[in-house]
Amino acid sequence: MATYSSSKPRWKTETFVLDPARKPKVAIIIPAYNEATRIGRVLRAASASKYADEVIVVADGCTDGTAAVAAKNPGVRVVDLPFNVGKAGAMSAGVKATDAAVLMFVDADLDGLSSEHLDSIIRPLLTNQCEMCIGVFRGGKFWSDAAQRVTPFYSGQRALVRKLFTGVPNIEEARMGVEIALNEHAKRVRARVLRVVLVGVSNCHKEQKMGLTKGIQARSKMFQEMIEAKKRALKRRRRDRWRDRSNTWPWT
Ligand SMILES: Nc1nc2c(ncn2[C@@H]2O[C@H](COP(=O)(O)OP(=O)(O)O)[C@@H](O)[C@H]2O)c(=O)[nH]1
Ligand SMILES: [Mg+2]
Repeated sequence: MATYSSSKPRWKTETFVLDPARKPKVAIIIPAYNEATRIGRVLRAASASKYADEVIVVADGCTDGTAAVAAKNPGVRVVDLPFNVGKAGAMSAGVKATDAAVLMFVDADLDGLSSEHLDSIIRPLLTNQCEMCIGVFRGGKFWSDAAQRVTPFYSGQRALVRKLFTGVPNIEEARMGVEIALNEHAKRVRARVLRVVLVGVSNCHKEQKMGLTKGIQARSKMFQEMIEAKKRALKRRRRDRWRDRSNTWPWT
């Protein structure tokens, strides 16, 4: 069992080391909300990954037959949620459905994605270069590239050690702020984070999928959820700082 001293605060001592002697089980989890027309190409890339042992689609209260479309792909497991729980809740349901030690998340609506893109995100974890690897779009559609130049760490394409995901308290609440919650937790536990470039990959924006008005409404809701996730992380950081201080004060 780990021991903690006042000079070494608890959150600084956590490490995530994968056993290099054995390839850990890798699961690709695809949270999807009404992606029946787009998910096929992502599933083809995921199924061809040389590192993935499992491909899981979490259809999150979809009304367009996403679950049925995904289930037609051989080797793909579908978790069909009866009602919408949000992206983070769906990711969490995917994680509960597998015992994989390495989790990869990928959006269901990507364009230009190949299995090599996915493998390039997973590989650094298998070689113990990092505990989380994030894929960043480049050379695809203008708006996808532009968004990721401004906020490269908010990408939904990422692989991470299981413990990093399960270590985030109440992650389901983060909804579309899930990437922020994961980034903040990685910072908190000093996990090593790497970025890889996904050349020629783009995403499909809400405005394209839902139309301008509904798309803008969904985007505002997403920003709200991201802000909430950030606030929760800052609160946790403040609590850590207090705990840290009270450990080092001479009278404790
Ligand atoms: N499971 C689940 N997935 C969602 C939900 N909302 C969005 N997603 C998925 O998350 C990914 C990114 O969402 P999207 O709306 O395309 O965001 P954008 O690309 O930033 O505009 C896509 O694969 C969506 O299908 C949700 O409520 N539940
Ligand atoms: Mg999208």
